[in-house]
Amino acid sequence: AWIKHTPKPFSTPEEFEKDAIRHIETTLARSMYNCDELAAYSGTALAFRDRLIMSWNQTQQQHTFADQKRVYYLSLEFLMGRALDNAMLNVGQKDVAAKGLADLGFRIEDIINQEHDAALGNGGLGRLAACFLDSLASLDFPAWGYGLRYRYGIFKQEIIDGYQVEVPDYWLDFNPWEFPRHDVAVDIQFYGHVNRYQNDEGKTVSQWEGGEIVRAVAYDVPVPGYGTETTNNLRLWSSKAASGEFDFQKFNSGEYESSVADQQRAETISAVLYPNDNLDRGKELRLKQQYFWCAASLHDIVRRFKKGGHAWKDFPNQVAIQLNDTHPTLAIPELQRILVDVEGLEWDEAWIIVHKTFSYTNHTVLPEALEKWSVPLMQLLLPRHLQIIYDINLQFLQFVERTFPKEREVLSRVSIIEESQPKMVRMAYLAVIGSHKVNGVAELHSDLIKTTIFQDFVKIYGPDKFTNVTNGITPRRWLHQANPRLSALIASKLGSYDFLKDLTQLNKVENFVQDQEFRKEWREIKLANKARLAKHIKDTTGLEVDPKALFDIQVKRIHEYKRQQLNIFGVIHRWLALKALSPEERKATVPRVFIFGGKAAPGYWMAKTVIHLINQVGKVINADSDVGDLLKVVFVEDYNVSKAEIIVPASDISEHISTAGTEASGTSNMKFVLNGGLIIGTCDGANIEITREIGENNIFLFGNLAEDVEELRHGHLYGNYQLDEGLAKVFDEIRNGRFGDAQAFTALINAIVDHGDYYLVSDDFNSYCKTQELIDEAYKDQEEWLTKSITSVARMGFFSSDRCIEEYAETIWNLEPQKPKESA
Ligand code: 26Q
Repeated sequence: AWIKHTPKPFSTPEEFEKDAIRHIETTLARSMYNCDELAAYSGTALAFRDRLIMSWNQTQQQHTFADQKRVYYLSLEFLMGRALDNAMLNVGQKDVAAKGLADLGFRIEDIINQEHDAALGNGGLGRLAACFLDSLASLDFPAWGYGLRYRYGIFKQEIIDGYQVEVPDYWLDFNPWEFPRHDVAVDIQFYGHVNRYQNDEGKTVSQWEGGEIVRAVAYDVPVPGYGTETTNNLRLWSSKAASGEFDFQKFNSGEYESSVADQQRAETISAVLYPNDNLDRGKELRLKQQYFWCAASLHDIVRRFKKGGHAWKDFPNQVAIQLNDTHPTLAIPELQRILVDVEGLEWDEAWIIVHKTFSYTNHTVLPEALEKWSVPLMQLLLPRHLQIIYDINLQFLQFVERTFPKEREVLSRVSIIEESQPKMVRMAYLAVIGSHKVNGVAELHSDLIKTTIFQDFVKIYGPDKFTNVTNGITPRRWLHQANPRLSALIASKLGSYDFLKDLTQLNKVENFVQDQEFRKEWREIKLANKARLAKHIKDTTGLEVDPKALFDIQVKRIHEYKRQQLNIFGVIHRWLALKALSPEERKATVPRVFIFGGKAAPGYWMAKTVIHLINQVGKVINADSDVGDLLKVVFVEDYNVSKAEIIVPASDISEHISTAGTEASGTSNMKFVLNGGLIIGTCDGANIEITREIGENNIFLFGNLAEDVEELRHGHLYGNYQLDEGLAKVFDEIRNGRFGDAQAFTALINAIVDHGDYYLVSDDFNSYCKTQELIDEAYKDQEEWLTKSITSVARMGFFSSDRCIEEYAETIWNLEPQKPKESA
């Protein structure tokens, strides 16, 4: 499927082959006589890369020439996954490459599989950033991403004896998708002190001096849009020693070792992604990463702005900066510092510019995930920024005092500085104060932040500063790439692939819900996707699962609030129930395969215990001849983006079962439904909006509501606590040692029975199990199930990240697209 107006990169498979072979023989200096799959991948990637470079250069030239506003998306995580498949599809030439590769004796799937995932993220937040880049380019918005070029992405997970083992993810060996820009380097300062003096005009100015310098080097990654010439840029910073005379002296004076040590210390900054998801456990190095990246990015943005020759007051008309969570909040005091200390603007005029430039997206209300940095650490590392933060705070608190003179207690509540021991800088408050808009990522979440963590700020600024932009996903990767057959079936009915650029067109699929041929193909595609996952499971674990069984999937980071423990307790409950049935009765039950996947933060003991329990339960149940094929439990090792592309299209049911009010949005819920899977979920995050769109009959909701959570928690601690009966039986089995050493799991049980069951596992257990029984019944009516599947997909148009980006552009960034001009 080629898209109009864009010149075809390769007019024939032979043309592609010629280019790929040339790269293999010259760029890689390899002979075609020993061309293995890795070499074929490299040649293919390089051939496509050449074409991307052309549109990338052209796009950047046109955007610079147009001199319009750009958006900069600052994110410490970009969970991009693989690039080749995406590049081939976005330029519309995967079929040409497939033919060319076949001529050379390769299967394109095998070649695609050679690529290492770009895994520069933990989970939802990082993948959202990647979907946003895809939409920004596909919609022709002038946009850059700024991030860090980690040498090690999220660790690779191995499961050994049922335990998670972390292995480093070194991924840069051969990465054809990045371009080092050694000429784009910024020296970044740390530590030192602040000097205040009077300048020639008698004005008191501050100067940050001394300390150490680390160099930031830019690496650029092209981001092609789908069916457009627009190719945007993702700029990732890598740290290295600033080769000043200092080092040179050391080197010459025989201090070779210490000069090498300096170099390694500098390179440490961009060495590794912090593997915490929804947990604030950063040390000095994390703060260094944040400042290093913010300072390099802002320097770059300001330099580009100055080349345009505009007045400073035009800065917010040329530049919008989106903060992906609080991780880049230091960009706020950094821009203020540049404007006041370096460019000589007055504080107040600088602050107006800063405040109009930034906007902030919140992704969590979990208290343990809200970022705070100690004042002493900030004083040491960033002395000038700490002063600026204090000044911002002073001005803000004076404003609050003027507005609410009678409410003194509010001042300590909203202060950026928490008066604890040691004092802490509350990054979310700084982000709110320094931004013109703050958004949550789903309706419920956006309401919750207004009534909980930012309640006082709503009173201070009024409600208009706070808004909602419900998350979305790119249909290119999460439908077309992950599920090409379903995408093709839809296109055959709708007459084109236009729905990939306007997902609301999916609603026309509903016209075919009674089309028998269409239904048959839909069913076959789901079965084939399940067979593909079954093969992956067989290849990686040795376990055989029947593709005809109901596939029940929960894949996401392991976290207590996401409640994988609820799921596995439910599995044990089901197993006990099955064993209690007569062989006759068992025949009437629907076979089910429970599939889990996800990483635990290496220091998160409880999450690791959950992984261990899942594996132990799997070991016992999968070997139980009483239940045989009626129940299987699988843990898929090393869940990542490329595995998601296999897993998501293969689900009948997926689980999105967080305690109500804890999951800000969730985005995999959208991916699963878009691929024809149904979901079991709580009234949380985007589940609520998915229900509104697809209809209550097409989703299995259960459990307590967010509004009741607080009271229930209170009751656990101060009322008489009653453990759910079914859950009590499950705990008995675990305590009896059915799943190995019972002691290994006491913490998991105690969190519920002794420590207040903060995540309401027991409160929701009965409702969860009952709903799972409803699912068993529903699955028996395959025709009705199929109708639900098709209807749901047809109603998912809202959840495209294109819709989401258009909302940001219109309501937050005030940004217009730049349609690419016809190339000559
Ligand atoms: C903070 C400080 C120090 C070290 C690490 C961190 C850190 C890192 C990653 C804190 C949070 C994260 C990631 C959060 C995240 O992925 N949130 C998810 O964002 C998705 C996109 O909006 C939502 O769909 C999910 O609901 C939300 O959990």
